[in-house]
Amino acid sequence: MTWSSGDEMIDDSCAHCGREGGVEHIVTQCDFFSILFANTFANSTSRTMPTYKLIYFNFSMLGESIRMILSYKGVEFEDYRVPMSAWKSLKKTIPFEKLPILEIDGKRYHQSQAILRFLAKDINLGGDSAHEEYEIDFVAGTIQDFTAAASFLWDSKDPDGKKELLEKLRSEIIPYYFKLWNEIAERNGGYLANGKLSWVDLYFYGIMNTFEPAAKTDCINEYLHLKLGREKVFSTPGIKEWIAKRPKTAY
Ligand SMILES: N[C@@H](CCC(=O)N[C@@H](CS)C(=O)NCC(=O)O)C(=O)O
Repeated sequence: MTWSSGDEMIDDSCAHCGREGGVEHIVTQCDFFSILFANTFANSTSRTMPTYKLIYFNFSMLGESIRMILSYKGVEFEDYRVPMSAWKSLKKTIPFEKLPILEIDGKRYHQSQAILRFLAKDINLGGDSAHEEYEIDFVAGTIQDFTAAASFLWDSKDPDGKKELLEKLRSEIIPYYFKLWNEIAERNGGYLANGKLSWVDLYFYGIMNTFEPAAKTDCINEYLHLKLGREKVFSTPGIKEWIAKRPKTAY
């Protein structure tokens, strides 16, 4: 409708849908604006609340540290555990053919250490300086070396060869690595770097959750500062709640 104010002719019909009613119409009735506001609201909601899906197997190893860090972050996540029967065909569809994968709003993130480093950024679990980041990465590298030395536990199909390797693991490799890690933990108040919790603590205790039962040892209990460190990490808010509710698995 067009109406006059003094000499001026004023048109209050809506430029978007043609209906009349001026500002009041735009706020309460105009389809164009209600769709625009709905989309804006939906986008801002999804921006602040991303959806997380962890794709891994039904054991701890490299997936557990990601479950722990997401729990520490306080975010909901889908803990998708691929059945072994489905893995063979799924594997072929994945670049580099390995898990874990973390999906954030559908985008896929690969490689456990890279994922942890990425998730640690905004929650102070990644080190406050290049030096602190180095301390974390250095310990992560030693854990990776140890894991490679122990990989026959889950890879080897040869029971006799496995027996020999297990003896070497127990008499040489475990004492060597655990003594050094224990000294690091002693210098860092139980943690593995920088005297405070970081993603490498979660990486270590996640892997140990699988390693100890696989090697039939509870060696962490024999190293006081690692034992203390595990107690500290597992009683951290978020992680403690996750451990209490996580599915019970053998490894
Ligand atoms: N460097 C990779 C290693 C990943 C990896 O070895 N994943 C194993 C499970 S712990 C896997 O996917 N194994 C199945 C296969 O290789 O078929 C990472 O840290 O994410």
